Amino acid sequence: MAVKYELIKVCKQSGARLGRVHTPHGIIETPTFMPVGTQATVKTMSPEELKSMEAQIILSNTYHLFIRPGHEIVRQAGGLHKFMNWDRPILTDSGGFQVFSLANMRKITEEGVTFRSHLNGDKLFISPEVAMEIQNALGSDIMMAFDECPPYPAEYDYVKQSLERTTRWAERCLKAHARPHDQALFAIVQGGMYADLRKMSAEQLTSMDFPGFAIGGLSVGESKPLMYDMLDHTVPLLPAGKPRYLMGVGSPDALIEGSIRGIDMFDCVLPTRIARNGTTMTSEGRLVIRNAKFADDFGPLDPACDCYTCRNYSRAYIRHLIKADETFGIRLTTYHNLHFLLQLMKDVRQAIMDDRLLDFRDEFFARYGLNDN
Ligand code: PRF
Ligand code: ZN
Repeated sequence: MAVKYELIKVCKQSGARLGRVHTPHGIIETPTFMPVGTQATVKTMSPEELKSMEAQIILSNTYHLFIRPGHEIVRQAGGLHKFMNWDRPILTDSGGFQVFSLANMRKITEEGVTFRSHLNGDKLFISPEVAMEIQNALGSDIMMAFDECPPYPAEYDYVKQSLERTTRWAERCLKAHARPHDQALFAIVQGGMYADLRKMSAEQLTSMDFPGFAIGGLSVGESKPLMYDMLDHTVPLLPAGKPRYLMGVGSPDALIEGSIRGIDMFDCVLPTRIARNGTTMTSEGRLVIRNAKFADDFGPLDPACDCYTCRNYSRAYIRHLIKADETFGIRLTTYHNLHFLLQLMKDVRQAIMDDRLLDFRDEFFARYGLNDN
């Protein structure tokens, strides 16, 4: 198998897992956060900068690279790693989410999804087989099965039909996958906000031989307590010997709560997206740098942070750059936000090592504030 999970220890206080995911491009220490590089770049960050903040793995998107520049171009380049000059692990999402959130005029059938490109309106088609063809061409270390993420809220019967189709699609992905020796294919558990459907999906998918499992269909507008409840009904059904990935989740509170529930991998556009409108995550909560009160604040974004941005630049300077629409401003906030989440996950791993993740959570929230993303 292309990917192997090594369990190092379980936190005696919380049950969280400390582990390592072995991939063809190196080892990932888990729990981990994966910066998102949708278009074969983590917006405004070079691979060197990502390495300097100790990003271990990044995520990219089948849907976007299929539409532009096309997976054949990436294949010709020698795969995504070479194309973008990133030699550490890459995970690619299957398009099964972006097609529903971005594309126009989509039509789902048993065969796959027909849709119009959000760029130029071209009529396109992605099926489980096409999603495998594209991800095999990209050459990611971890590929995702083609799934359907139902909207929230959604009726019980629709979610049930949808999850059963996602299972049949996962089976087809497994069959169509051409490079199981050097690319791992993860299945995606769906089931909406229905505990029994989550169980049904997890049981169906874990009966097949996938090297890892993701939990999809969460963080789609439901409350945090409801998301945590769905995790409580899903994670225990996943095999302990394989990695578990919670898709599209990256707020600090959810990273900690997810880790406590046994999640190993997370991704989210949150840190990079909010950075581009000047919002930063700090140890004392979110800070909106455009705010007038920072005009003459010559301290760092986060006094508790030792990142490149915080060691060298002031709130006043970054505020000025962002207000003046200077690209360097969003590079500085992006660097800091990613560093913040990567450091948070490092702290989570240390807390697991020390059997004190619940104490760590309480200390973190006492400073960061609750219900603040
Ligand atoms: N499926 C896929 N990608 C995703 C999701 C999903 O359900 C989510 C849900 N939060 C984020 N990204 N394929
Ligand atoms: Zn910083």
